[in-house]
Amino acid sequence: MAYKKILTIQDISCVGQCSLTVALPILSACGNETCILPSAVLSTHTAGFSGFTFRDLTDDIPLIQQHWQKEGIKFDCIYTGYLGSTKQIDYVKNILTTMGAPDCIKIVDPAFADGGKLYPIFDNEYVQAMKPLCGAADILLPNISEACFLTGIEYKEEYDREYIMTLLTALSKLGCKKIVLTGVGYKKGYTGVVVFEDGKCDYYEHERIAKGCHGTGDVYASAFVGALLSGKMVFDSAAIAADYTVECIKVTQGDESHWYGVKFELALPYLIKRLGK
Ligand code: PXL
Repeated sequence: MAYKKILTIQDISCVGQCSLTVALPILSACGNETCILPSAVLSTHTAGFSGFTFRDLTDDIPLIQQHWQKEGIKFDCIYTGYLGSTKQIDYVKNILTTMGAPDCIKIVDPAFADGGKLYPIFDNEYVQAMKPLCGAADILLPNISEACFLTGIEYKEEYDREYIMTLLTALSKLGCKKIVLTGVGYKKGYTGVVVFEDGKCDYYEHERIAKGCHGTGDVYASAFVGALLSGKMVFDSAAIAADYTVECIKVTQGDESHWYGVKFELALPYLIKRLGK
């Protein structure tokens, strides 16, 4: 059975069910060795909590990398998410391009915007700096907001297939080989993901649960990476991750006190079953 060594680079939000507290359990549950590189440590995520602490770990990154290099450590997959600073992006790009084992799969989730807006700590300088990292990815995992910021194309809440194709074509010019664009819905009550490869699109549509939930981007990306490293094809991984994310939202719905994330742990058995494990 495939047993892959994954490195995921994103923040630790101690409370809030996003980034590493989501990626580590999901990737491990999918049957992979999961190594982590925290980009920053926050007391909570930044979407809805106020007064959070933020410890930037930028200066530790090259030291950690140097130690791994001395030990001869390499990874079968490197998956990056929410990063802690603009300066850090260069370090992370260096890790992405030099720390992979042969056939390493490089996956980048830009993780800096949603609903047409940048997350609180980010600015245009960060977006510009993310472009080369996104370009170095084998698979880029943006939502529509991130795709718009990365390409300079106007953000729209309603759109058609032509708009999505324009976005994907512009994004691919950054250099990434494949793109999985999330949150693409063409009709009421439905949303989906578009898988873009060699100028062609494949669309997986599924039910849309009205309420937007925090952390679902990270749940989606982690499940996608977990499925892919379990040997599923890109399109099947994109579809399984979408269905798992819907399950996570369903098990969370109705609990108003759980506004900050989804109860992804409760749906892990569903994900494992879909992977045939
Ligand atoms: O889910 C993305 C994310 C990750 N990490 C932190 C965040 C967010 C979204 O707001 O604030 C710290």
